[in-house]
Amino acid sequence: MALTHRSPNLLKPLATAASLSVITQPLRRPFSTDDTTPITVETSVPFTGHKCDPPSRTVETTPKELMTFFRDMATMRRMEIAADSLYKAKLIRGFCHLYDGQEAVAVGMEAAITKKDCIITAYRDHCLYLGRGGTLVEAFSELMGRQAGCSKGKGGSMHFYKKDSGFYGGHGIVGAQVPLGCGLAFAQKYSKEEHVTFALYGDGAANQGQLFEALNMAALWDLPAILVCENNHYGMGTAEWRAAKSPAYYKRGDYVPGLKVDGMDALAVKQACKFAKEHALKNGPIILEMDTYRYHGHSMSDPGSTYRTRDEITGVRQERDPIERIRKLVLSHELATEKELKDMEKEIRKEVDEAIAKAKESPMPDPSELFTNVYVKGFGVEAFGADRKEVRAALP
Ligand SMILES: Cc1ncc(C[n+]2csc(CCOP(=O)(O)OP(=O)(O)O)c2C)c(N)n1
Ligand SMILES: [Mg+2]
Repeated sequence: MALTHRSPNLLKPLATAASLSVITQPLRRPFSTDDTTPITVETSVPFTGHKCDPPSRTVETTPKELMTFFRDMATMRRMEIAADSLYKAKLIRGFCHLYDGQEAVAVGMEAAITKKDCIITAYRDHCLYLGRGGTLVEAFSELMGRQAGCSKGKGGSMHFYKKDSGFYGGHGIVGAQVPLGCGLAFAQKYSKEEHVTFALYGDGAANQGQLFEALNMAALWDLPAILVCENNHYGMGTAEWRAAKSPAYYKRGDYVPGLKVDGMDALAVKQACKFAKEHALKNGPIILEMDTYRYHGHSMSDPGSTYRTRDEITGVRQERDPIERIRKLVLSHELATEKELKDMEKEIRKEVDEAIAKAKESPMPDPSELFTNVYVKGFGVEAFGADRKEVRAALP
């Protein structure tokens, strides 16, 4: 395989800890986790814009935010590692796509938006669900097909939802969530809400036709839709250069503006999402390309090492890991000691183990649940279009 075509940017180094940031005010030690003293930090690399002036590299953060980023990303990472073990122990069945490596996209996006803004994604959805306020118990219960799961144990890994905080799934058909996301943005515009929808998709999905059709309509109607391409550089075992004539995904909207972002830097993601939200409310859709990486294979049946080298995976872990980047910032600002961060990780490991134990106590769905929420023609509630043709029927 011609691995020589691999993007040389995958291993671009992180800035050194010393060049990471400028403290505007001295911080107190021991600092409280509620400390909101402003800290300004420079993003790892500049943003690159397409048909828009990119935002500044200087991002404002606080000790509280940095510690929250660390805790949330470490929890997501631990959850995914535990899911890997549960899958191997056959307690999770069916599909399972893990997000470890990509955590900065989830936490950076949440830091820029509210739960009234909507998020919709593909099947790699566990961590986005946690970011929306979902709990570990609900997540593990869903993974193991238990009643306490966020989709009552009937969705599984690919179908996590949390409508009360604007999370619309969890979709298994590559690219299908993008038109649905534009529909959510249409509803937001129609009801004159000042909220936006983030529709996430992969570099593989970026080549799908329906994405361009939805984007065309979103642009015609100035919908507050933000298309987020999580470019982890591989589809299902296919490197981006084999699937995309142009891998500059932030430019693929042609007439729609775009921004290329270091998706391994939570603060860069926050800055970009804030910028995109403001843009979308005023002008309509925008594309954010998040340059990121998945450590696991595509799904559990893929060892993830046949179409990329082990050196590449290790290199990204060493040079660009999103959690290590925040750890360095926390240490360089003396917000916590190495030991305190290690203790926090131990505590998280315990929380995850407890959540798994609790999820295992939840029963499987009752057999009577087999047909609830399943569309069956001729049964239950019926809806009709203007031409009186039945558009769908669902059991109540
Ligand atoms: C319409 C459709 N075609 C093919 C598949 C099989 N499939 C599942 S994931 C995937 C690759 C998608 O890669 P990407 O969009 O880069 O997302 P990633 O898995 O990297 O997050 C493919 C081809 C599918 N689920 N749906
Ligand atoms: Mg991909």
